[in-house]
Amino acid sequence: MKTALITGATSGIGKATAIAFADQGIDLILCGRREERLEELKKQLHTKVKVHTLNFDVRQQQDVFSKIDTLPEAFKDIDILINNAGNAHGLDPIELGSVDDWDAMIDINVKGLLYVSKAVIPGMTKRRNGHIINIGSIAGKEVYPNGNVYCASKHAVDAINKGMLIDLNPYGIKVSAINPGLVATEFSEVRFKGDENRAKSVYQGYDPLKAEDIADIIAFVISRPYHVNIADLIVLPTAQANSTIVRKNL
Ligand code: NDP
Ligand code: 8X3
Repeated sequence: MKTALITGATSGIGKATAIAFADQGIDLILCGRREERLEELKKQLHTKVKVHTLNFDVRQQQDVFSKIDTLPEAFKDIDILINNAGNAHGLDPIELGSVDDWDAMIDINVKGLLYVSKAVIPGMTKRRNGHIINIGSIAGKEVYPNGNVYCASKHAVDAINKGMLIDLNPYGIKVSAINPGLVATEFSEVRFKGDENRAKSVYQGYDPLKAEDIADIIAFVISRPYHVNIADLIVLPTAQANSTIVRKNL
């Protein structure tokens, strides 16, 4: 029986991945800041697999380490880490960008991913076994207008993924990046600070990806035989050619 720790399991891609993993019989450590959502998901999945919830903000370094270090015995050996927690905050030209937004994106998408990885990797290197999936983005492969710091944070995830592949290779640990294009989740609501109309308009006039589409792919990636590692994957809606070209029927 495998155990997966999923960050950002309260919504979108992380939540859909938790549901897909439960269907594969993978025990779950569900992480996020919104505790009620974690408990709801636990209620939904605990009849299928063992579920433990961890309520922390990935920015809080000490909290990340103490919560992961004190996991109950049955959840201590983490086989799969899904580094998913993250968001865009704002979509502004660099000269108008908010320093608070920049801090949030660097602290959550980059530093938070590193803190969680630092807490989980020692168990994997000790057991010489594990699989880390880093959720990057098309924004980690290209830079688009006004995407500046979000794109920088996802380019950092791309570099960290490549670095992990090299440094964890001696331990036989698998490392994979999944880089989605437009996925209809709460992502744009967060980016536009609760402006629902603006958020909805991002996904109108074409079929965006669903969180479940990415979860299916993650479930496929982690279920390959040991000798197969899918190292880096870009997944776009068919209507999307790159980060700026989307075929819309408006
Ligand atoms: P959602 O907004 O639906 O989910 C984001 C998740 O991240 C939530 O569960 C949220 O949990 C968690 N999170 C955010 N900030 C923190 C924090 N400070 N500490 C702990 N958890 C946090 O968006 P998505 O599911 O779309 O996003 C998931 C990942 O996919 C992100 O890394 C995003 O950059 C990436 N991505 C998304 C794309 C899209 O188009 N939607 C495309 C490409 C990549 P809570 O608020 O409860 O803490
Ligand atoms: C999320 C997709 O295009 O909004 O990473 O950056 S995009």
